[in-house]
Amino acid sequence: MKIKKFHARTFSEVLKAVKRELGPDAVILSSEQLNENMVEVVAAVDYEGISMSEQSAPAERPTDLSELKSEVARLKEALLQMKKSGYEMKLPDKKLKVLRLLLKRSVKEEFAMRLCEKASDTESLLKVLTEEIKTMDALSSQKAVMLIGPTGVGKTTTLAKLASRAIRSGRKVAVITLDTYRIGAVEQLRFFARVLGVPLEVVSDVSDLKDRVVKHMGRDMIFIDTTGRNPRDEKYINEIRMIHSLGLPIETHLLMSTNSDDVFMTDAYRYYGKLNIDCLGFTKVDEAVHAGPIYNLSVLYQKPVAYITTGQRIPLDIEFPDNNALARLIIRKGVD
Ligand SMILES: Nc1nc2c(ncn2[C@@H]2O[C@H](COP(=O)(O)OP(=O)(O)OP(=O)(O)O)[C@@H](O)[C@H]2O)c(=O)[nH]1
Ligand SMILES: [Mg+2]
Repeated sequence: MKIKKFHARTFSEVLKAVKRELGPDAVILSSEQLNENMVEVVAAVDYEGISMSEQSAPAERPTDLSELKSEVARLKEALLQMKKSGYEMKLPDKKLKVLRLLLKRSVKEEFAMRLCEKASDTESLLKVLTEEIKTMDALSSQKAVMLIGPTGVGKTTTLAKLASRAIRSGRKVAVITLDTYRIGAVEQLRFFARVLGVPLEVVSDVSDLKDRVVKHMGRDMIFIDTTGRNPRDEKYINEIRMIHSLGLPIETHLLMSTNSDDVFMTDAYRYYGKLNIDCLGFTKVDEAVHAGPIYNLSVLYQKPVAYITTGQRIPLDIEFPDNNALARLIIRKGVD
């Protein structure tokens, strides 16, 4: 284990230095505000890669490795707890309330700690969050909107909501689906397209997409649905990249289900983060216990939130909150 002391002007600066030097797995052992301009943090990181003894018998090695792994996991957990309680002890009461509220709302610990530097109490937290969180004013500045995201998040349903609202506001719409992968996917969209009275193009090969988009350039908006896939699927990520390389006027919306596991969402960022995402949409807010993940992902992706969806009804269950409304949702949604 490597342990090191860091100094900087603010907690966020010092946390950045810790990450830069010790990597994302570093844990904070203690933190202290030394004076107005100086923060001290002691951080540690586990050994990277544990080398097995060359002498040990092959049969013993897996046993050794799994024991070591669980020992490291236990140590990590203990250090995390120390880090949290160390930080909490140093906070004044009002800030401690802010920290606890954010953690209760599923805001990631490091983000919550950073917010605590800016917000002196729960009242000022709303202002800080409102300033930080970005939303989109207009729905789309591009001709086409493409929805991407993990399996079952609500891409097709959201597409139907967006298309329906565009039609209601007097726009001429076309729908294209690239989802010929899942059984029943085309039928699902064919049904929506029939109800909405808009043309539907089914594209089974990405190389045909350009022609289909060009065909409908005369329309005001083109909505493109995609297959839901595991973000770890490299072929899928490359396919989306290929679409981006076609040079079409497409705005890409990444949809995430607000009730997904935070570990999954953060892991998915490693893959979706490589793509040209223009904005985020959060689905199933009605089913989620907390809205903290909306903040976590908007910080991770550094992209504005375009909309949230709040149920299965088309086109009713979609909202376009401004930053203040979103900040209120993040602070208030949950059980106390
Ligand atoms: N509660 C709730 N359910 C939703 C919401 N949006 C979509 N759903 C439901 O989620 C399920 C999956 O929705 P789809 O639109 O088919 O999801 P998808 O991302 O297109 O799925 P794949 O194409 O298979 O990846 C359906 O039962 C939808 O009615 C929402 O905001 N709230
Ligand atoms: Mg779908």
